[in-house]
Amino acid sequence: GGPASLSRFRGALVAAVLGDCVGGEFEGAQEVPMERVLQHLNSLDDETKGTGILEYSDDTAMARCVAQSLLTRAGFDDQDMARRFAKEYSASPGRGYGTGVIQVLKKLSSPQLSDVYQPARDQFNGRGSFGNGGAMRAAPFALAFPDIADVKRCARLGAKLTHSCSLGYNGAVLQALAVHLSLQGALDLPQQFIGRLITEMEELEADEVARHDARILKEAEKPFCERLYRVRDLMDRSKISVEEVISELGNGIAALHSVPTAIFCVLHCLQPRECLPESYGGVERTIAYSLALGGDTDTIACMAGAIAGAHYGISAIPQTWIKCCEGAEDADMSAERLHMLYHQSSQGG
Ligand code: F2R
Ligand code: MG
Ligand code: MG
Repeated sequence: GGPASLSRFRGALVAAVLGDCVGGEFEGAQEVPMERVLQHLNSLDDETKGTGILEYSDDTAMARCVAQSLLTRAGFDDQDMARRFAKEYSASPGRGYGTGVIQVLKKLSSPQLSDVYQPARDQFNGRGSFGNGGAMRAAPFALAFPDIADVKRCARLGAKLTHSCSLGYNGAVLQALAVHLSLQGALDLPQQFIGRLITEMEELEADEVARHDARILKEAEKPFCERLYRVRDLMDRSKISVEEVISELGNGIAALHSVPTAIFCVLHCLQPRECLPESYGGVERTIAYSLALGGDTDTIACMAGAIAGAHYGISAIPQTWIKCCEGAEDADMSAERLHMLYHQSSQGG
């Protein structure tokens, strides 16, 4: 489809859910041989193997809250979104949430709470979380707003409800920007795509708070930019080992160690790769490759899935995978509604 087509919207939200559901199998594993990944993915195609339904985790649970809030309120409403996060957690606490964020979600359910951003500010002795929980749920922001300034502002505020450290919320903004650009067809020119992300992050990371957080955490002066420069170097290489990707970009639970990695997975899998079946299309390649990196597989595959799905569209996603993953059909319906909201906004309606 063309820029911002319905197919791209559906691809983004559905592939994010698939990445989360299929990635759950390997979350936290140090080494994941590609053979195991392919076995797992093949079992989705084979009804006789009876994989059953793969459940979604916190990544999708929170992204559903974001999408539902944006749709119901026809825009960003921090009180409504915070209430939905708290309600979802209390209804289904066993979705594999991060150990820190649970405290925030409990506090957000208090009727006495006057500032919905305060619980997140109190995390980690006032330093805030740098986890990837803001980024893993950021895709719907890109699908709700046509204007890039709105995408950046709302992704940042939406992440700040749980992640007040700039290394947490800037990861969410980066993820939302990657989906936003991909929806416009920007991955047709990969060098320009990464260049654009670097330019945007250069501006965001010039902020005094971001520089302060980077200093305290002993990171590079502009940590996301530094990682994106590494992505740009690695994407030009025809061969690169999984070990090198992990050591250069990371595969962990911090936004800094996972959002640039997810972006790399998408860029690396724009072409067929020797290690992956020839029959695979771009979304399958991207998700399979993300899982083979090990570490925070559900979240890296979820974020890479959203960016790749926005590029290739819904037709690149196997129906057999959709049928195996809890929440994939719901995501498809939300994508249709977000597509309407996006186009109403772009017409000034
Ligand atoms: N948490 C998981 N998976 C592991 C365990 C699952 C569960 N216990 C089970 O066995 O079922 N996955 C999910 O968590 C990630 C998103 O986490 P989020 O929302 O960012 O949470 P949190 O708690 O804010 O941060 C995660 C951890 O990062 C470290 N951390 C963050 N900020 C820190 C800081 N300022 N100082 C020190 N450490 C900090 C902490 O270890 C946090 O617990 C996704 O992978 C999702 O799939
Ligand atoms: Mg998860
Ligand atoms: Mg995870």
